[in-house]
Amino acid sequence: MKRALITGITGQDGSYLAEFLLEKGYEVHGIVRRVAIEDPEHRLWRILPIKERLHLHAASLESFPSIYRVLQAVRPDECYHLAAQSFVAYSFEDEFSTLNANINGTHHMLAAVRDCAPQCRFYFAASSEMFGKVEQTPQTESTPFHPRSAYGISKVAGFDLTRNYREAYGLFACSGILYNHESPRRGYEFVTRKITSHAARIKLGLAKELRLGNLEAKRDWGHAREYVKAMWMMLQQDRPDDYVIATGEQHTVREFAEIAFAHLGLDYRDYVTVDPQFLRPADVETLLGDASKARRALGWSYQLSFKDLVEEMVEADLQWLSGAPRTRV
Ligand code: NDP
Ligand code: GDR
Repeated sequence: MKRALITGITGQDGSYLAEFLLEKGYEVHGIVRRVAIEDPEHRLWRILPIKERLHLHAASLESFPSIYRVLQAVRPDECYHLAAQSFVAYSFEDEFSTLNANINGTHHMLAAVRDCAPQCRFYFAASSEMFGKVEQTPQTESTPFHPRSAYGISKVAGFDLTRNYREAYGLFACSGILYNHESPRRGYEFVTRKITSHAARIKLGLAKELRLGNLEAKRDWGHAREYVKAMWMMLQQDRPDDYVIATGEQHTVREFAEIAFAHLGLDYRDYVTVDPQFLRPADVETLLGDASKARRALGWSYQLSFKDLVEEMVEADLQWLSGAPRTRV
């Protein structure tokens, strides 16, 4: 039985990936913060239904000895390093903790894998935010990076570290350059979930308005469930490499809001206002990925429509807020 270790297993992607790997017959281990184990109802909500099938280890990304101990005990065949301070807007408020957790955390993981499980295949969660102020459209694996936030900078550093462990020490280390991917499990502060949860609240009379920032920002939005499959596929290849994972389709925040509200029979213009507190000091205005390499080399492809993604998220929020029994999403 293959053994996988996931950092960030409590997050959106970690939860889908854990389910996917369990389905494939893996023994799945996860690194969580110690406080999560004390408060599973809240902090482990995304993995509660599968918790008994997982092996959870308390460790801190910031502490190399704690990471090392887990790697030594688990000695995984595959390691998916997903844990990160992942909210770009927050990285402007606290550059220091973002850089610390994201850069040192990745370095700790790579160094511990190299020492404790050198045969382990390693996945790093890189991001389209590395392209930032884009130098070409659509972006591919060879587009230059121009990050626009501490978050983006931390992901460039993680990408470089991962590549260097591959080149210098022969580690089977890959980076997935993933574009925004969403689901009903998305955190409430990210713009998609903020829109779908507020639209549902407005529909039910629980809220009156929705305050957003930059409505014209363009993103290439896909579904998280499809994107975690690509992570696994990267680690099944003969050689380690880096891949862009994207839908190849772009929409504005405004269009997302328009579809979400329209699905509930509402006009977003009656409820959405722009609040300067949600504008970023430097925003990424446009992202569009070209996933040809992943299609060719991994056989990964994306079939879902943008409208279906938005509507799935709205429906899930409407159900939860209406008090309907929670179905697994
Ligand atoms: P989430 O924010 O949903 O999950 C982040 C995970 O990281 C959580 O499990 C969180 O744990 C953990 N984490 C955060 N900070 C720390 C820390 N200091 N120590 C230990 N664990 C920590 O992110 P996603 O699932 O959406 O994303 C997964 C990864 O992919 C991230 O690295 C993100 O930057 C990257 N990414 C995401 C994209 C997306 O569109 N979703 C696109 C491209 C890259 P806890 O629950 O305890 O807070
Ligand atoms: P992003 O996602 O920064 O792309 O990072 P987010 O959903 O936060 O923002 C997307 C775009 O929407 C604009 N926006 C708002 N954003 C938020 N959060 N709240 C608002 O009110 C709002 N109004 C407009 C933003 O300015 C931005 O342009 C996500 C994260 O998952 C990262 O971890 C990941 O690496 C990238 O996607 C790819």
